[in-house]
Amino acid sequence: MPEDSIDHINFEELNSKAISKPIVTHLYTADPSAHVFENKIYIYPSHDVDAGEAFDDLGSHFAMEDYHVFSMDSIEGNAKDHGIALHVNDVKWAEKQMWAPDANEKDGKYYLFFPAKDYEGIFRIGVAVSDLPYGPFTPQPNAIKSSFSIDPAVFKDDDGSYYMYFGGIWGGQLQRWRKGVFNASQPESPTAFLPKDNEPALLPYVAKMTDDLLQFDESPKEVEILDENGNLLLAGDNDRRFFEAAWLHKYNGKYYFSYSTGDTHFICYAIGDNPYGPFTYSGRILNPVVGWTSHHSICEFKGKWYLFYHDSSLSKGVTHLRSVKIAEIKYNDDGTIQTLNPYN
Ligand code: FUB
Repeated sequence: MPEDSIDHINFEELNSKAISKPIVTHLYTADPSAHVFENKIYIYPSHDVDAGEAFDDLGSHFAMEDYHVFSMDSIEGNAKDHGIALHVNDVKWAEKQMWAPDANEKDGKYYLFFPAKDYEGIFRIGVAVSDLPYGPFTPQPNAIKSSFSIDPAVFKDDDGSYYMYFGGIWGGQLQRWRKGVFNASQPESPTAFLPKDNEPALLPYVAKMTDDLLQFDESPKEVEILDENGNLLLAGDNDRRFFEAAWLHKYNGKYYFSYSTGDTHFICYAIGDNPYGPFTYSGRILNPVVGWTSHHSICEFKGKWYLFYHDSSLSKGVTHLRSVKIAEIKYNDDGTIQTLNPYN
């Protein structure tokens, strides 16, 4: 449900219909990336704050400064807050806007991947390392070389390779990278430099990571999302085209690339045969939530699959004050995912 409709919402009634409740209520948390490490669920969310920034379509009101990590022993259990895992003041290259992060583990070390704006106002992606899944994390002095845009999600394949998926349009700046370098020209409008409606939509990117998980091992490649006829989704196909919030999971040997459609507020997915795609659009996982953004991750725990997502129900519809929630997802026999309605 987009922000312009919140005046009409009866939150008491809506919350009574919600399929799940916020798992954290002492902070606002969003963009949850969930992983199972050491038999526990670890959640790496954004930490939403009201920094007093004006609301705009570039997302300036998302002025987050730090990350907290949460752990859960069971899906029904409490989410334990492990405190500040990384603060923007400790990241040399980053000035502001600590947006949606992810994490992963390799050889007993934990890696936090996060986007932030550098001192030139350009979103880059950084890495910070810890011996513990919940940090504190020590940031690398520089952002990943050739990184750009937002919303990193790092998937570990069965052969031990790690891939980063990333990108986001509008405030996520992907449209400014169409020629391979940052286009700093005016206007600073979220929709300037986007393809026309009848042209292929902008695509997210994927890059294999180096063995130490600190850099890209190759130039990032576009992740193709195709329609049922094998054609790239068009920029005007707002209900299906990629906007932000990339995530990759594997189910029954197939690769599921899921993402948010942004201004139409769906979490959708597309299925492929390898981590690079192409992926064929296959449907919706989550219908619109309260608040403008929708962002998720998908994770298996003890034989069941869960969607970690957020909405703005706790803040009564304030788009940049969101809360993480969890709901089980179910697959059909043909591998498609049953669509969830967040408020039944
Ligand atoms: O949290 C800031 C931004 O909002 C994220 O990076 C996007 O995916 C959207 O959820």
